[in-house]
Amino acid sequence: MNTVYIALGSNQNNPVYHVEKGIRQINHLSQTKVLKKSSLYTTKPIGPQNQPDFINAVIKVSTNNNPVELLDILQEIEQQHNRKRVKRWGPRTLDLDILIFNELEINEDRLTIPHPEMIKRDFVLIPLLEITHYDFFIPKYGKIKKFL
Ligand code: ROI
Repeated sequence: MNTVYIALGSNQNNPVYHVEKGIRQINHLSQTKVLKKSSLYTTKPIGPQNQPDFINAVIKVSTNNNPVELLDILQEIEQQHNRKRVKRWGPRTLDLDILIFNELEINEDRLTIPHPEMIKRDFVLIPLLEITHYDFFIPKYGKIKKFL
């Protein structure tokens, strides 16, 4: 069993619906179960400001999938939400990012784990803190409290 943290974000067409539905879809996967779920946070867009506020959350899951399998599955779920990769950093119906996968450090074309942006983003750190604790150790980077 692998322990994984996943960030969810949406800012289009009823974002609360997309985030809640995404969490349910992940929980219904045969090899993956949701162990913890943060609150849903309304956040101001980072990057281009001329887009709606986001709904963000973080979940903790256990999975028997490996990182690339999980990435494929999460991208499939994003597609089911009609995600169109039109604009980098533009609005999205559902964004699913693998933040942490066990203690692994992965640097591949499709996958960088831990997620390199996570330590800079309050919309990730605050929900992650909610379901962990101040001494929670982010592989490669160190304790979460350093970044808050
Ligand atoms: N800003 C916020 N607040 N939440 C996000 O999930 C988010 N995702 C993004 C960019 C456009 C960088 N900004 C964001 O991809």
